[in-house]
Amino acid sequence: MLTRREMIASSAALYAAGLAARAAAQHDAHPSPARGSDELPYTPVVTPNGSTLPWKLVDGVKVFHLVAEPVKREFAPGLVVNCWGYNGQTPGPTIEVVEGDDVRIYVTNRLPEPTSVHWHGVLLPNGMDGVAGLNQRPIPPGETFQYEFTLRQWGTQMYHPHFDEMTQMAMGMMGFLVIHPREREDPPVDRDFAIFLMEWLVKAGTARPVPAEMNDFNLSTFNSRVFPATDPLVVKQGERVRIRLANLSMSTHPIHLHGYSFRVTCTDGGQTPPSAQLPETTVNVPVGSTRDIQFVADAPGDWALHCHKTHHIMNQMGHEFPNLIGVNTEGLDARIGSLLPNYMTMGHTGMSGMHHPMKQPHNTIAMVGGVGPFDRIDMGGMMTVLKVRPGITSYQDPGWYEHPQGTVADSVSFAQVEREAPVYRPQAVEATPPVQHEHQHP
Ligand SMILES: [Cu+2]
Repeated sequence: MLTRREMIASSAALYAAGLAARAAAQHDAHPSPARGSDELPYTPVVTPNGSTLPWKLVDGVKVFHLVAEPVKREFAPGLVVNCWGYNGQTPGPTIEVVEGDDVRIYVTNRLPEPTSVHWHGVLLPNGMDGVAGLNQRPIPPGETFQYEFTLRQWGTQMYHPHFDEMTQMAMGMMGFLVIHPREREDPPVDRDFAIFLMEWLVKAGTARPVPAEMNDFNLSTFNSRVFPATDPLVVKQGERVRIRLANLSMSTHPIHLHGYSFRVTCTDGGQTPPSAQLPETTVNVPVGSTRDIQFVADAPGDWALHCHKTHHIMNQMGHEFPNLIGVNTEGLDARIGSLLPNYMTMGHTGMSGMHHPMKQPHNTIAMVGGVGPFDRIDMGGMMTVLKVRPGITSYQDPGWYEHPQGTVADSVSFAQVEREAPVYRPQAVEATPPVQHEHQHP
């Protein structure tokens, strides 16, 4: 394997590395399982449902070209959103560089208004920081600006506009800027994922995010996709995994991983000292920051990775309906139906039933309802599945986990339960009658 110094000595080798990065980018969803490659001093980042920006070495400088432009983004089959982004995507393609690199990044503006690019968390000269008005002129529509700097750090950074910030970020303009360390990490990671957290208001039957919304969003996304349309994270059992999380939405997202205890190893401010890497199962990702988590994938299975704000694992959820849990709604549909044709009462036994196939407006998707191996999965939005398998040779979606016999929770006879664990209930508390016998007035 080439050391970085040897690579610098050979621009031909570096150009080959660029081609390898491009090849990796083209196979982003299912890259080859090799730990990096002989040409790259790092394990390439996988951006699920996204891609990596190719580069070219010109006189020792890595040159990239971002194009800010309107993009049509499929959040899920049946839901295409008119966003803004970079190079046809939101989030924009992931930029991967190495500590010490000299980089030049051209930004062409194909938006209907000016823009700029701020390199969030990157230590650079003030005139490259990208705040329109403060550090530079805004980039007018049709023009290309040049950013140039040397990377003096490593970690997970972001890029996003600093002009008409509310509109441009709400429309999807953001991307990862991943800086790998000059020396290979010890221990190195085998699988390296990058997931951008975002939330949107796209009113049912429309296709345009509402930038003026501040609180009440109806779509929460991983890399601008909603479950079940999010690519799974496929990992070979025993591999060391990093997941880079970035957040430029309007609220914090506590991202929870099942099956593992992980460490937060890095933020956009730098590496977390090992003594400060508390074991966690949920990492809160504040707005305007990144968090890297690491763990060794020693437990096989299909493990949920999701935001723990329950409204963020729903799709196109409205929040303006009455609470009907426990209410006897018999006859309600018919009575309201005489006033509102096709009215359907929902949610009186909980809201799991609300995904029932009903007539939906154009360009909308069901609130929840991924198909799982046992039944429907009652989640949408910010959710994906970490699929850990022993001995795989491909990172193609391996399908559902085949559980060893006797390792899946299932029903047992109540007689057995009574023998082993009679029902416990403190005396002061009366048993609650089953909900269907409850009579309340709405
Ligand atoms: Cu969330």
